[in-house]
Amino acid sequence: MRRFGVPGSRMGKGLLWVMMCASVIGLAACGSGPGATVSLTPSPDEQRAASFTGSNADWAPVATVFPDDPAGAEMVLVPVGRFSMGGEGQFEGPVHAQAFTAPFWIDRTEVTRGQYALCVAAGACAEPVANDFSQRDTQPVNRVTWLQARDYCAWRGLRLPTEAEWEYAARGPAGWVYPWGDEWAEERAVYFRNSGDVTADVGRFPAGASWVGALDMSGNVWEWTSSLWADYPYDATHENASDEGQARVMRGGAFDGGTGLQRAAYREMHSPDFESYAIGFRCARP
Ligand SMILES: [Ca+2]
Repeated sequence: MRRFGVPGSRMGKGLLWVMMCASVIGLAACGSGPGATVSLTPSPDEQRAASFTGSNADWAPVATVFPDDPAGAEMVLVPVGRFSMGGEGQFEGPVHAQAFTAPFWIDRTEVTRGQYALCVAAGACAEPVANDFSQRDTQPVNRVTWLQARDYCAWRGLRLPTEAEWEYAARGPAGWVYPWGDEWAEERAVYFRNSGDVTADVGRFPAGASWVGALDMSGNVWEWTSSLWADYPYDATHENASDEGQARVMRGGAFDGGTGLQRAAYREMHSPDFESYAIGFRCARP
């Protein structure tokens, strides 16, 4: 695993974090002392992510399971950086710069049926509609509305990714057209020619991983984002968590679609109470 910086600078940032953290929530919760369930001190990888200045190939992916995650889902780290959001297609312009000044985490895979069932069992999520397109615990949960997706992420103490976060996690600073590069390639995404008209177990095509190690960003199931449907350029006004009436953006294409829908810049939207066999989601963590 790659490491950047010198020990002195990392120690300096870590000390600064502890001082800031302690001033807000108390020192015990900032380290590994008694009573602390999760360390809020940035790990070396998080510090590397916070000072990242490279492009897609320079980033060595990092995956972890947070001890406070009731779903026990693997998440991958997305470093700071900039990229050009949007594309040439309808609703994708103008292409515009987006900057991320703090790292964030995003689920490595789409939320599975098994993970979602834990939330149902806990009484925090409504049961999805049973269907033939996704039945195994290792397939993505589908037929969930945006409201259900939001509630599941909240149960984990997380939230849905914004569409800007989603697109950056898929394309990276290099702005690749697909999560793996600029050219379409077979056996990297679950789409209509290789799916058998059902969803695949999440992560079926490891070669389709994005630059941060996220799987199935193209294909398998569409993914709800937190963002309200609005014209570009994207800005913070596209986020309104309390608005349950306006359409929300979904991304990434699905097992029933062609290659044009699998481009990482492609945008679709639906009402937040809409559900489909082809729509699922993943969560993000600041
Ligand atoms: Ca997907």
